[in-house]
Amino acid sequence: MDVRGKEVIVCGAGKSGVAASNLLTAKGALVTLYDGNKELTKEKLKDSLTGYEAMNFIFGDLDANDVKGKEFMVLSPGISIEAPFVKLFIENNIPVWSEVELAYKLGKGRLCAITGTNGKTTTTTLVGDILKAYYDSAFVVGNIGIPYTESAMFMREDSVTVAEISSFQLESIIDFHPEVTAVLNVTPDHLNRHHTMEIYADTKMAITKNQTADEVCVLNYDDEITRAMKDKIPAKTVYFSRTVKLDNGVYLDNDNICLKENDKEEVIIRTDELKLLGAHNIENVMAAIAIAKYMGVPKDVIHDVIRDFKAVEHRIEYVATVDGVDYYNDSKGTNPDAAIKGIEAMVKPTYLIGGGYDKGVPFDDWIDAFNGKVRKLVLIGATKQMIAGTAKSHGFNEIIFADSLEEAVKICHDLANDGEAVLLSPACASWDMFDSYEQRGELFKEYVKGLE
Ligand code: UMA
Repeated sequence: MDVRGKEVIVCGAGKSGVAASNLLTAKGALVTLYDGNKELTKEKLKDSLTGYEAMNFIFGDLDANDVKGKEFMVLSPGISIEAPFVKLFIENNIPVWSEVELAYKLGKGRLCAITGTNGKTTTTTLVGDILKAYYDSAFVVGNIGIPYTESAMFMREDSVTVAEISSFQLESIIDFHPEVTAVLNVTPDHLNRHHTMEIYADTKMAITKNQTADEVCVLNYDDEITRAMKDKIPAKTVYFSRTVKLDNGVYLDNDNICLKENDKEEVIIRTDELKLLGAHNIENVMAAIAIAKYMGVPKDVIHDVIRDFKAVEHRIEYVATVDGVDYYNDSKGTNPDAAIKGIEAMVKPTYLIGGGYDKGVPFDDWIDAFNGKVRKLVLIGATKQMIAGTAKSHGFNEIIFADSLEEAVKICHDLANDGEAVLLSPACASWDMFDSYEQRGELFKEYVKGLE
């Protein structure tokens, strides 16, 4: 695709918008960068933009004149397709492309893509490590924190890419076409943006929409929603399951993770070889095995990389032991289902720090998962009253409010005794108090280190 000389507008000047602008400028497009934040200035963006001098900037409001003459618009994932200004483009028949759509069109090589509510980052990292071990040129991109457009510039015809793709990024894809896809699971998340579970699941399923019948989509057999996608998608389904010995696919058979295809069963790895903990990680490993296999990686390479793989940062990450109390950072527990995995992994009485940005999801299942393990629930952020209300309605009254994460850590430190644990696993996004879950996790680790 040739964008030379074309007038293009990029909406959102965060990581995605900056990377998309740089890619477009490098390819010769005339870029306007728009951001709704009135406080932003072009000087603030100067250091991150390579084509700064030649670019136009709009901050605050966008009007009909700004839209005129644009070939297409690139939308950052944090901006909803329902944002009022997006209508201006749709009404003027100007195509709206997700940032990953642009990257797909300008990138090169082969692509596999992973979506799902939870496990995306671990599975993507694992697949990335496997691809890097086998192929000369491999990229790991997307929601994981490296914009796809940032890497697209460096891709070659023989490159292979694994992309972590969020529902936000899938809202405005058109031709985006990975040869292998995966939908790991679908549990309540981002309902303030997608409104219903049905729309949320359909948005995730769109990852498969351009696949052909001889291409593969890896689906979780144990998740009712993803299991049912088999009959709705154009691709061939390969299931993985922790609970059922499948006729075809990847499954757990006692302590063996097996792959079965055309009646031939192979043991890929034993669970006692894994350094990753928790049942959810067995699912991530199974999905990674299926994806890597259909991306052409031999079994022994897959085995060796998985055997040596350790947990990713901010996901039930051990931080330190202070005064006999273990501290864990699960800042990536950004929705109830992810946070359930966090609390399930705890083996000691736990002081749990939760709460944050309100995504309109219910917290009942999370509270039920406390299972007698939570000594105190220390709540921060926009959802603290809501979570407290839910907890009380489920008979859990050991609640403390804190005004900041730092205060929450201090409260836990004052209360927790030798042999107990403190877990930051908020069940909420970070955006009410922090830039990202990474920043929240880094600060948590900093506060914990400060206790030592
Ligand atoms: N903005 C507007 N108008 C709006 C909303 C935002 O102009 O209505 C502007 C903001 O002022 C800001 C910019 O858009 O300047 C931010 O853009 P963005 O929110 O798309 O954020 P990026 O920095 O581009 O990061 C995005 C993803 N963020 C979101 O989807 C919210 C990152 O995922 C991703 O790593 C990055 O692209 C690279 O691909 C983060 C995330 O939280 C980790 N994702 C959600 C999740 O995992 O649950 C989906």
